[in-house]
Amino acid sequence: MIRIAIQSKGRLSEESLALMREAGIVIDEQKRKFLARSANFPVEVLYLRDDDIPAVVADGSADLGIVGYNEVAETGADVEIVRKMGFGSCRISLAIPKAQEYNGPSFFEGKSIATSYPNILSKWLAENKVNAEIRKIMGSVEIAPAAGIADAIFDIVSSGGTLVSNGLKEVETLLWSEAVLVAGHNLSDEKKAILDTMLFRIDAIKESRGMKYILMNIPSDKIEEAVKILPAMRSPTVMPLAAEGWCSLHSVVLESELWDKIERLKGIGAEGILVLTLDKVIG
Ligand code: PRT
Ligand code: ZN
Repeated sequence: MIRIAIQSKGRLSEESLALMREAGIVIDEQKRKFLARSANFPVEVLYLRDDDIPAVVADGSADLGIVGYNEVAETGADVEIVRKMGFGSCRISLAIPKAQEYNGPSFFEGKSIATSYPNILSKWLAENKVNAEIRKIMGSVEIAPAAGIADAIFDIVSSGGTLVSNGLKEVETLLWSEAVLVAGHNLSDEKKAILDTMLFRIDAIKESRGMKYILMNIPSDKIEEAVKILPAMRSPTVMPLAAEGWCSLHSVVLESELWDKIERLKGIGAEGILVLTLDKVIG
């Protein structure tokens, strides 16, 4: 049995549970209790606030956790980062009222900065030899300058919309973050084996994200050109068709490159192009 700590409610909880579901680990989400055991896999889920996850993994109360890297960095918890999860991307940045001119880190000398991340911030201030007052507040950090609580803020930014609507501008990014899978250092062999099974499934899911399966009919004499357009990493499958001089070509492409590739393939005579969603890629 392995225990994984997941955010109970918030930005990472749905995607964390979706990942478990896609990995074939059934957890009864209707009854989101403090601790829930999977019906078909040796895992139990501990639902916590994100702030608490690094510490419970570090002290062994949970074996694994899915949490923002920002929380790991802030708490300094002694955990191993096993995988980047590819969701929950954000950055933590310093922001100041937009009318003010920014001239580098010395701007913050003698100023006050509101944040929920005092440790990351104090390290940066020390590295830049800046003396500033850190005001720790746990929520609505972005209103601090307008409310006269602080001169600047250090907070999570994703789209940047919150900063703009509060009359602030981002001036320094101190940390890039995404959700990470963390593990304690002293897992038993039994737990390591369960973790390996989970990682095999997680990797197959991660690999399939952002990829599409594409198939088309193509004149046989254009196969060589088509192979050049499609990625070399996964060599395409070519099968002859009943119609003389035509083949069926199958491949996997990055979603971000899909339309460009389709246009080029059409340009050399591809027809009947089908694009399918990939579920898992097992290497
Ligand atoms: O209750 P609990 O303590 O568990 O949750 P929480 O309220 O502390 O955290 P939550 O659910 O808001 O965020 C969980 C994790 O999601 C964070 O630790 C980050 O790793 C990650 N994440 C990704 C974000 C964002 N994007 C994000 N945009 N966390 C917070 N925000 C907030 C930010 O604080 C700011 O208020 O969104 C606002 C900025 O968004 P933009 O898009 O306007 O820039
Ligand atoms: Zn939190």
